[in-house]
Amino acid sequence: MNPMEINFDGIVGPSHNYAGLSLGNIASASHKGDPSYPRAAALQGVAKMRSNMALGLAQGVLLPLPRPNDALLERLAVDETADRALPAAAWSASSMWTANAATVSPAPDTADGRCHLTPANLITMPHRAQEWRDTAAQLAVAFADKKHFALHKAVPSSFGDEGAANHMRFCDGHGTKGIEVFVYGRPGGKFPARQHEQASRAVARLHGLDPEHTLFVEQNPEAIEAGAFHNDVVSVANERVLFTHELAFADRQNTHDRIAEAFPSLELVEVPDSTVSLAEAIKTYLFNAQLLTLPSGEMALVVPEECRESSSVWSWLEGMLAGNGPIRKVIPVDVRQSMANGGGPACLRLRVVADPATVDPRFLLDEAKAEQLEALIAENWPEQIDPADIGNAALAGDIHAARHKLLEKLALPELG
Ligand code: SUG
Repeated sequence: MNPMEINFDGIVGPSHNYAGLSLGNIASASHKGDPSYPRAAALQGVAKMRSNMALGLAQGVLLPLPRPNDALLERLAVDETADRALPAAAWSASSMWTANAATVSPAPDTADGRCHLTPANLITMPHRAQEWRDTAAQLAVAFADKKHFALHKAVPSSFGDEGAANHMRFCDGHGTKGIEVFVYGRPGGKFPARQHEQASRAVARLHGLDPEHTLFVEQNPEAIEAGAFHNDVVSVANERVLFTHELAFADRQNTHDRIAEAFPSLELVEVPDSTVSLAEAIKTYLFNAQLLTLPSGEMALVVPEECRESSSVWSWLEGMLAGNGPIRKVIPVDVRQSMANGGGPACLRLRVVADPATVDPRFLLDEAKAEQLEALIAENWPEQIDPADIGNAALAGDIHAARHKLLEKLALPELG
């Protein structure tokens, strides 16, 4: 066995658009009605994957789900009198944010020694609630090896679950037993708390996690109110490092203490609110970064380009690099099309610790396949979608056809 972290990025679907569907997600609301550029969006995503592969890291892909969702349109009897948010939901390419596809507990953490995955039910937002069955079907193909993977059904729908975006793992190395931390929101605020505590607890039980190595932590309601609709907008963990904003957790000191007690080698990299305000952190998505261990053992932070444009964020990052903390490299990437819907570099990937030999190879990426993807996207993904195009039958046909070409290219007809 050769376990390693594999990042499975969602390929941005050909229906990518800005419909302002996510209450509490400031970028989604502020770009509502803008024209979108699906081709550019998907190419930005592949460029990020290539840049990470060039660092010597393992990379996988997950495919866009079938959109527009014709069955949903039919079941809601959507016609010209229906609220515009309904056809927009059926057209959403939101499955690109695979950090919300599932929660993943690597094999060393679980009672049966398999890597456990639970697809997220995403019930809070109607456009996302349609994802999990198709996501589960896809995960069942990618991780079909039952000796190494256990795939659960989503948590029943009364308890909202948004997957890995609200889950952190601390460990000495990806292949060793870790501490899993689930971050939930308390309902009742201005914006929905999308992760329910009982969903997190159910996932931990389903995965057979050791209660001594599992923590449940409340997200700061102030962070949710400021637009951090998932914990991964204000915190990210990798191996022994927690990179976090001062206002990420409801009870800051207690949370840090509990993690440090369960995982004594914790290294905390905390950004004070007085240096980077919560608003600036959310605008730039500083914490929605990929915190990666490079083959050299050093850690790199893959941040959105937007971080470079913020003087407070960029000077904090420069100061961090000048010091001697655990994060030794900062790599800005352009994922602006996804960012405008509230999805940064970390939203676009699902982390799975596994031996790549146990994963269906059709979901693993190499340079040659990345080039093929780029050519296919350049040829088939719509260049631009305007709000008035949502619902257009000819465009819907082009979008379905584009996805089918992708299935053909990756030899995945079973996802048709
Ligand atoms: O669920 N945006 C997504 C962004 C998800 C980001 N994921 C993580 N933080 N892990 C969401 O709010 C916007 C769609 C629209 O408005 O058209 C949207 O769904």
